[in-house]
Amino acid sequence: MNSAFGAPSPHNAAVTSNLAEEQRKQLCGLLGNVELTLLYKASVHGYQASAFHQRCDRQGPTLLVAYNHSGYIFGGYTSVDYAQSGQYITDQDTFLFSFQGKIPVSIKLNSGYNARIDDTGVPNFGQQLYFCYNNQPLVYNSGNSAFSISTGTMYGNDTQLSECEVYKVEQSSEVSTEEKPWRNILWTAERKDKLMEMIRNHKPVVTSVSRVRIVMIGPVGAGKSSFFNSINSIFMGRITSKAMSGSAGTSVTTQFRTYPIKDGREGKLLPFVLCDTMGLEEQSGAGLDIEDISSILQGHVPDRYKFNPTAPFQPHEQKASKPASLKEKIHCVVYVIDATKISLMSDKLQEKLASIRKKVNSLGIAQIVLMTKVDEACPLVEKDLQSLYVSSYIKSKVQEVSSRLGVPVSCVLPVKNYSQELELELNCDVLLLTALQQMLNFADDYLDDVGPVED
Ligand SMILES: Nc1nc2c(ncn2[C@@H]2O[C@H](COP(=O)(O)OP(=O)(O)OP(=O)(O)O)[C@@H](O)[C@H]2O)c(=O)[nH]1
Ligand SMILES: [Mg+2]
Repeated sequence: MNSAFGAPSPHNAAVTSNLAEEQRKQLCGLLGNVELTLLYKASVHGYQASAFHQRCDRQGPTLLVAYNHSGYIFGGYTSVDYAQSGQYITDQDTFLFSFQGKIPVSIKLNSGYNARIDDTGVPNFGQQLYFCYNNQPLVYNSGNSAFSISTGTMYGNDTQLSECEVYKVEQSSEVSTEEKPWRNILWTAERKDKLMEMIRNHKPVVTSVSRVRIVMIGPVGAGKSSFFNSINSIFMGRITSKAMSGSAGTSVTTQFRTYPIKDGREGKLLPFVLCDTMGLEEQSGAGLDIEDISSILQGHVPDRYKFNPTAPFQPHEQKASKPASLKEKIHCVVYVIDATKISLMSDKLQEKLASIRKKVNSLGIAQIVLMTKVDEACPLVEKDLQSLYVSSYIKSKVQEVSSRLGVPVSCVLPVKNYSQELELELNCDVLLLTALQQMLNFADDYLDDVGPVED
């Protein structure tokens, strides 16, 4: 018997997963660095609630994967044990998912409450979606609105299941590590001081440009505002949170902000400006718009401009006819991408990013990818940030983001922003400053290229 799959089947055959390797990888990508072990397979163990509970109770976090006759693969995750307690379960981490092409798209609960009822019945999510309904190969939507889903998108309105599987989800104890770091970095106080010194003394190659303008663009919640806060914190010598950051369904940042940064409380202005934007959303007409980005890049959008997702920025007529000078334009675009969400990125969002890249390319502006939340993505890194460049998992995420966005691996810079910390931390600082230094260098290449023409 296959020990990994536990219980004997009625047919005494090894119980094998229906998931293809690529699909398994994609689902693991939704959950971080985890392993999936098949606990229950309805076609073998039976569609009855009792068969499900016999194998899935008290197993910790689980992922349910259902398949229907129309070829849809969909299901849900819960981080709380099944225990037939009769309780309503609060679970902030629960989500439903459905493969859209090769990518599993996830849908979070509208609130963390009533993630499911933990009763003796069949598995349910939000008392809305019931799997193995009536102990039959069926999925049933009760019409409850815990999750905003479209059953058409999720399972093509085909309620007949061909299979239903439940996997135990465990943090992978084995984070494979590289023998040699795949990028060299010095994690010392001297290196931090050196980086700060280089940044302070940076002089853009074009003399008319006194400050390099860097704009951060990326999906909602990726860590754009936090990157500004983190850099500001390093130079202030304490944790600051000038830009509002946090999480919400839509972008927390709603205004275009240009932040000059001071070298200490009474210090001089540093030679760069970080521009913060509203988050990108996959739907058109929501989040930051590509036309707005175009106006930002060309230096037309003023500080504190409030974005309007339904109508793009209208430049002042006289101003629009006159192109902005080089010092007002953007010199470096930073795509901010959450390391834990890379595999999750929908085709639509990827397309949006591709069209933004096309625009930026056509203007010849320098581009960099900032891969945030490396701490959340890999347990090894969470324990010790210095293991970042030996973590095979982070390396694979850097490669994935590079291929999804079509930028060279060398342009992907992993960082951990300050999020809950109360004090600065050397390793964090070194990474953040390394990224900033690289942005200044890239911007210089761009300025060197266009400067003599426009200066
Ligand atoms: N653990 C961890 N959390 C982070 C990191 N970066 C950002 N966060 C958290 O992620 C959440 C979203 O961060 P924000 O900086 O508000 O993201 P944003 O890109 O500005 O989002 P919008 O303005 O909503 O588009 C906040 O709760 C941050 O504390 C990181 O590197 N590690
Ligand atoms: Mg923000």
